[in-house]
Amino acid sequence: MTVKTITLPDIGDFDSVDVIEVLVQPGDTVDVDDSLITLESDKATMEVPSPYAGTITKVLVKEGDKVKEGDPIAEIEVADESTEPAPQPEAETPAEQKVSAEPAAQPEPAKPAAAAPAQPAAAQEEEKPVNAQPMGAKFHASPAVRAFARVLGVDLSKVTGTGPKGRITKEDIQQFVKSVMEGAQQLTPATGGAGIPAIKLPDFSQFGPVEEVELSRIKKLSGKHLHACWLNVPHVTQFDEADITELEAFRNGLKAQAEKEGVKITPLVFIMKAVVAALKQFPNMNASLSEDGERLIVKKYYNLGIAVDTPNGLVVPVVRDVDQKGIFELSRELMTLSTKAREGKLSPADMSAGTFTISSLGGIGGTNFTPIVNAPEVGIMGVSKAKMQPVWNGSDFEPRLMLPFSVSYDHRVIDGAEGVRFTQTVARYLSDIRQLIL
Ligand code: CAO
Repeated sequence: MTVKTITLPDIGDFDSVDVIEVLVQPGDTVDVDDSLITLESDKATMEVPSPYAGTITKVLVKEGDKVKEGDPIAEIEVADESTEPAPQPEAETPAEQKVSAEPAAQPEPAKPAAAAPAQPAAAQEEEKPVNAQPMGAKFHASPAVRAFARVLGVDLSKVTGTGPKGRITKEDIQQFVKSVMEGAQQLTPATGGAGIPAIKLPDFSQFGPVEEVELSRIKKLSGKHLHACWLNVPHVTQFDEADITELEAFRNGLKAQAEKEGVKITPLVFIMKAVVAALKQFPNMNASLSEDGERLIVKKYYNLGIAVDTPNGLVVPVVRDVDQKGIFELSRELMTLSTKAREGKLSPADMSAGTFTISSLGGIGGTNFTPIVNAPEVGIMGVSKAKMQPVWNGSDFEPRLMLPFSVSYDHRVIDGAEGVRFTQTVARYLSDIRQLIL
């Protein structure tokens, strides 16, 4: 075992340069060409590699020291006595350089092919200008720090250097990685579905008595679906109203016949017929957007989902082929489906294949509301309570039965103009149901 002193090789036209990083400590085992220290001139940073393989016994410089050619850097216990610094190569190719000027953001330079002593770099700067990292480069870091950053996949341009002249140190990279990890951890528990910040609940019992009640199975299921629809569909809700004075007169005229038939006719069945007539004119409303959002699947059948309020929550049975059914048949089917719904007897088939949905709260009240699109459908109509209104006919106010309604739609599929044309068309059919048979 021989202890050798490693001295600083010729570093070119510099009287002295700063030691900005000491990369080894006593006890470290190094191979030939492993970097020992990093130097920084006012032009470039460069690493000084070990000319021997062995164990570092002493480090003779520290950060901030100024060194020049011939200064001792470290002492090393050379493992193989026969190991001697190889003669200096001709230094014709960049790969043969031993003291390398630091590349700005280059891939790691090729390692020297064989054990070789430190070799002046500055003298060769002109031959390999790409290896120089000028001051004022976007970021400033030693080769060892760059290598460290590469291993961790850290983009140095995102790291703030705290070293002299804004140099990025190993600690800066560690700090950067730490802060990214902490940020990621904070994000995870603080968000609910779809990356939305979760809502934290206080302990309500501190304010007064509380009771915790399990949601019904239907509410749990429909809640998830509604949330997905709300988040996935860019909604627009168009409000409108229809004059249903004549429709109501016609409906009242049907009451006796309906009683005989054993059905109850409400405005909803007329609304269903008017909607289907409008859907035929606006096929985009009777469609679904493809999963990649690039195509529209237009349906040539007209199945209306009807939202039904049940003691256990909202369900949406589907009345199929509404275009092919008359008012009495639709009324009967609606009664059957809503009874099944309230008794919890709907089958999955009863609730599938809808192409557009109607949510009617008109029997209860309200002036307007914004229904949530029942995706993958693109439109839903919300019906509120009709009421007598004074309507200006051009010369007088007339009492008219006005039905307020809204249509929410997926704005990726339906433009605003198309949306309001659709509601106007529905309103027109409801105002003059004779047009439905044209
Ligand atoms: N304006 C004024 N009156 C209306 C009306 C309207 N828009 N719609 C219905 N009515 C009247 C009906 O004519 C009936 O009156 P009469 O008994 O005097 O004829 C009364 O209100 C009750 O009607 P209804 O609600 O029983 O029947 P419907 O056909 O209108 O609706 C159904 C059937 C199943 C849709 C309904 O019972 C229901 O469940 N609605 C709630 C839907 C819902 O919860 N939507 C919200 C979804 S989002 O949470």
